[in-house]
Amino acid sequence: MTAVLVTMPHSHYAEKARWALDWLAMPYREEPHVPLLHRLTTKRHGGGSVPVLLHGGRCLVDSTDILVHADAQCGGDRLYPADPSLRRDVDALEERFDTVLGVHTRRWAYAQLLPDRRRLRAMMLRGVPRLEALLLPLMMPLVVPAVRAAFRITPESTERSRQRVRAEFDALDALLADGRRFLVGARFSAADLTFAALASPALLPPQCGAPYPGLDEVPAAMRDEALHLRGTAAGRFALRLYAEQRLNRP
Ligand SMILES: N[C@@H](CCC(=O)N[C@@H](CS)C(=O)NCC(=O)O)C(=O)O
Repeated sequence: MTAVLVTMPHSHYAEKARWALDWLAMPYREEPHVPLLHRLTTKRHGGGSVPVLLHGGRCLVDSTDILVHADAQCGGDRLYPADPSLRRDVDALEERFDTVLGVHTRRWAYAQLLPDRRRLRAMMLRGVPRLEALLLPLMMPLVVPAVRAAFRITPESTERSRQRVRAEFDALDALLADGRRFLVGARFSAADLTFAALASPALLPPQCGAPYPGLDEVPAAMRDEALHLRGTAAGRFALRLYAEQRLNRP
């Protein structure tokens, strides 16, 4: 049975799951929703946030669980190494990127893009059901404050998040300083994928599977920060992963 990936098109955690399914060549259909209305679907399946994966009678309601499930379905030892010590390293990095990097890139990017409602709407609309697309313009006065409240976006928290993203990139620069091609072991893993996907709102990689604007379309502060991050070892690493490993992208 073909899997169904419930998303919001612009969510970077959804991009993490989408990239994994594409990379593993696991057959799936994406079911994108607009913010707020996504909960009508995710709640029905025992979740809340996106992504949610429905497959073979199972509902996976967290991106890491989705990657683990997809890896196992595709024979295992692909995104998660079978070797227990490598696996521990992958799990630890993935958890760190999920709980720190992803949270701060999201706040930073939303803070830059929320004022441009036209662009925001365009990002949120890709592939959603027609009725939701028609409703979104009417819902924007609810969606924008809901996003600000949910992610506690203020000028101060935005600046803190910019610095946290830089600190996470610095930490990765240190890890990459020995010249390694992948974060753990000799192969691409869930750790690499998670770093690049969750960094994507701050880097805006051209191959990203989320419908982000191009560098020349975003406010100057966002462009300048993206250019700074792209110039770091961690930024170059994420861009290389997108160029080399983002297979079958939408
Ligand atoms: N731990 C979750 C986090 C996912 C997450 O934060 N998703 C956000 C979008 S980037 C979301 O759906 N927020 C709205 C909500 O929680 O209803 C995962 O890895 O799947």
